Amino acid sequence: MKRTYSRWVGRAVIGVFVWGGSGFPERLEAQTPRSVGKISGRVTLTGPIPPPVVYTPTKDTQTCGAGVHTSDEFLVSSDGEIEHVVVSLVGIPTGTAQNVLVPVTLDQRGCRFIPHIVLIRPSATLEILNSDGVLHNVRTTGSKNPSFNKAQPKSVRKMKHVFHIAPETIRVQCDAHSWMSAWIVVQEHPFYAVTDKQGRFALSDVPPGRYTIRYWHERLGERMGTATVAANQTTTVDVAFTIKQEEN
Ligand SMILES: [Cu+2]
Repeated sequence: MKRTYSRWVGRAVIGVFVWGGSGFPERLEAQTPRSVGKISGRVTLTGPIPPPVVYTPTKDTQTCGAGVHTSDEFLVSSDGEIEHVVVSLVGIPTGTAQNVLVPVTLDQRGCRFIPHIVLIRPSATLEILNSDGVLHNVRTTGSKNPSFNKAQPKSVRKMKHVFHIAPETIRVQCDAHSWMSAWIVVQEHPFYAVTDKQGRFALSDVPPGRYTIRYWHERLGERMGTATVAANQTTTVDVAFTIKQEEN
């Protein structure tokens, strides 16, 4: 497997806003749907846009595909829009938001993890699928939630796992196909999202208040922002990451 990384990658210059308070209402459960608002926005990259991260499968090519593939690890459009940024409200009191435990799926298809970033709540069931006719194995690297390493031959179409501790961002890899990677973001409330190909995100049903927002990308790192939400209104926030080209 050949893998090419931009020399720029990982040279993130992250600005951090200083902010002074959580702003979360004490009784979110008292909010009615009428009194909530929405936060939407777009996450972009300023400065030069790096070339994509690519990989070339060297085994199971009938399933994984031959030739050069673009990794999901660092996708930036020609307009600088960043996909796969996790956008989260920070500091919301545990147990105060609605906590519907919907099963979440992580598929292995074409020797890629789909989706690349899984959002899941503690105690919700993660269903791990193998849609390929080849052996995969799912290995997580966490610090709060116990790591696991499960082989998944083609005969095992579905495995299940539950994470109990939040918040945590957990890396997922497959040792059979070293280019396969994903992230599982465990969070105790529903106010988080992943940016799409246009760098866009939306957080719905947010009670009015002033919030800290965390933006996280696996290669660009973290930055913080704020937003003030009013009832029945959409607050727009646009955020930019910057990477600095490596000298020489
Ligand atoms: Cu695999």
